[in-house]
Amino acid sequence: MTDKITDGRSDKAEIADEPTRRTILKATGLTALGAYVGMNIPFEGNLMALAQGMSEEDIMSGKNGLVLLNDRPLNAETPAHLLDDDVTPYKHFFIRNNGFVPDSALDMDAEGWTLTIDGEVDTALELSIGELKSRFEEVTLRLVLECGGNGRAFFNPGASGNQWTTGAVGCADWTGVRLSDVLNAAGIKSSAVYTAHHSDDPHLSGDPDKEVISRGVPIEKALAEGGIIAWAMNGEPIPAVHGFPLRLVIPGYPGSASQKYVNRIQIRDQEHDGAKMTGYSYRVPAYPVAPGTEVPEEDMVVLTDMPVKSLITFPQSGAQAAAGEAMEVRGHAWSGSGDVASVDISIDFGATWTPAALEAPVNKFAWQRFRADVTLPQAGYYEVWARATDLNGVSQPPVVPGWNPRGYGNNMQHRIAMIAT
Ligand SMILES: Nc1nc2c(c(=O)[nH]1)N[C@H]1C(S)=C(S)[C@@H](COP(=O)(O)O)O[C@H]1N2
Ligand SMILES: [Mo]
Repeated sequence: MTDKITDGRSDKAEIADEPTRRTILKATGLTALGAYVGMNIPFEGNLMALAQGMSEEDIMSGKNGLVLLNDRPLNAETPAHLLDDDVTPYKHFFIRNNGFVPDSALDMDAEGWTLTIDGEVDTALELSIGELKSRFEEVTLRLVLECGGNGRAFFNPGASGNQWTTGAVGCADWTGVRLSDVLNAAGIKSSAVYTAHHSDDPHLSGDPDKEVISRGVPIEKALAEGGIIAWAMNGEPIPAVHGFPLRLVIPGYPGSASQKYVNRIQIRDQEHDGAKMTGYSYRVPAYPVAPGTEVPEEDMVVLTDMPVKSLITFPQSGAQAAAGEAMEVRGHAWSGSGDVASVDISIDFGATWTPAALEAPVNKFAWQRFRADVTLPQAGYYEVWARATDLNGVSQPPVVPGWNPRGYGNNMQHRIAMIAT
């Protein structure tokens, strides 16, 4: 098997897992960096930090092999073959920022940080990170985080927003306290309907009164298994771009529910209407629409559970294999509603399917490893397709499902190209 990548898509630049730091460092500011945007450059380093004037050293302790979609705000996705680890390392974890990274995160300064719980609660709480650690049971959960717009690039007609292909997803180990434990300690009133998550990341406009993003989830989801208020990612303090010093991870829902830099969780008696909760943000039509339909705003509803999905992480698309010899194909499967029941593999464009071996998740909402022995019968071009099915018998479709104006929730079957020689 070779390392050569072709990605199966002719419009894609080759992606190398090599640092291109010199190229990036030669760029002197946002204008110069902007010249790279859209070029699918691989990058190492925190470009936003560079833009904000951080030192070269700080930037070096960075990302590797991600594809930059935008530098203002910073958005970068991960090629599928770099998501092969059971636990996605920092260097390969996608970044989705709606605003700037706060200076307190860039400085890794958690001094005086507090988390407020207020609204429809019996007792409002203001907790330091020390109090969170001492008052509540510490847990570590392996949780998938996937942007609601992952797969947007495949919608036709296209949808505005970051053109994520398959790489706005990762699965890390998050350490913190259960969201439900903290909410229950405040005492949830019967009037509680929805959470509202707040942080102070600076808005791109520079307006200090504007919130970048403030989303929430139904109170039942907030109190359900899986939600965590985390201070560590993969055993280390959460890195600046991922929400230092505290973030929510509410698995199963679009990644936007997982507020970074979180400093306040308000409990509301109605659906939250904060930044990016209303209009067309993270919303889909309440009924099926034809591609390209202009859907009235009042017919849009909040995107909740993410659909069942899988990703082939080995081999890399475009790899070669020996005809007639078995080789391993593997990847991960996950679902917003919980466990995945099965994964099947096809090498004939979905005409026939063969079951893969599927591991149980480490905990609910962790992704599940699948493996299959695949033999490409004779020399030539093949595609390997993967299809996950959840516990309700719902599978991934072979085509982009449910067109919607902003391109959310695409769980089309993932496919890679392979050459048998
Ligand atoms: N404070 C804050 N939290 C945020 C965001 C943000 O821009 N600011 N982006 C959200 C979105 S849309 C996603 S998909 C995830 C991405 O998390 P990551 O950058 O750690 O991968 O964070 C969410 N939480
Ligand atoms: Mo997102």
